[in-house]
Amino acid sequence: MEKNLNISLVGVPLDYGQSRRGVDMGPSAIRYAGAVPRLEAIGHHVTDTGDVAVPAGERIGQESDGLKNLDEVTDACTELAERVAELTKAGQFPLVFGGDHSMAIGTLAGLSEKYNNLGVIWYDAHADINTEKTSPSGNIHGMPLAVSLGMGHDRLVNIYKEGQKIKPENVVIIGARSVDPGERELIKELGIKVFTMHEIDRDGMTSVMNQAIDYLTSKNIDGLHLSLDLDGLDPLYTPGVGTPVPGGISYRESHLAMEMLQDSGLLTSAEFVEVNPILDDKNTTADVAVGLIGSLFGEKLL
Ligand code: 5AB
Ligand code: MN
Ligand code: MN
Ligand code: MN
Repeated sequence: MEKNLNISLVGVPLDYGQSRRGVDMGPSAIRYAGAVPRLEAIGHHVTDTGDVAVPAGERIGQESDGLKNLDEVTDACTELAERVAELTKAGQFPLVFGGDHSMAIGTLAGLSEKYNNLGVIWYDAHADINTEKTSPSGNIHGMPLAVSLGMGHDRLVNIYKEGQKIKPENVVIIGARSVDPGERELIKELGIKVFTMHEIDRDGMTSVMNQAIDYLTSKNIDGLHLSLDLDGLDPLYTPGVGTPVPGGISYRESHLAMEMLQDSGLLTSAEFVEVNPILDDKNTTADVAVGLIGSLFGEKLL
């Protein structure tokens, strides 16, 4: 990563990909926690490009083909993809704030405009690799990885441009501890690299991040995207998430992971998702997100 980046923020106040209200306020919460001054203090140039349009008001929760709120998620992801594609073309570093994780369908679609061999780190308690056939909930925030790999509903898979946006061998999942049966099968079938909590406990975060970075480097990736779901951390540290799972990654391990990504110099885009200030204790989860953003973008302790 260059020292002084031109970072463009995009907010995605999307909550249609899951069933709990309030995650639409995530982008505001992260801004309020001081993301922009934090990045500027490191020396980066930051432009806040504002939010993607998401319809407000009570949701109808319409279900089509086993998917909830398919229209709303498709529309928001389409606009997000267009905006991310523009930003990367203009040489900006896209930093996207969510919003529920279904938005990653849009982020990755937009990034596919520039990157043909993008590496993806999926930092999450979940694998988010359900399709409408395997999903236990019909919530699209459990499906973005599958969709980006070309699997799932046509309307989602063909957002921005047709078909698959990333390759299974370029994906690394870190922090998984709640994986559905259908997801497990797909992970095995596609041979996706996963560091579950077991590997993090056993080998330590230093080893896991070194392995992840070496693995992705060996794939000759032309860019690296971090998709960080705040529920990857233990809910002790990030209580403001819609689907908390105990036994997660610690605060310090997460900072270390961000610092090692910074040191790798590989990162070309990032998103921080699933911050729900309504479920939070004060604005703790957004505060943690901004701290992690500091480490990811080169803040030093001394
Ligand atoms: B998140 C679950 N696998 O599909 C499903 O927060 C949870 O973006 C998905 O990681 C959690 O509904 C999605 C049970
Ligand atoms: Mn998750
Ligand atoms: Mn997720
Ligand atoms: Mn969640």
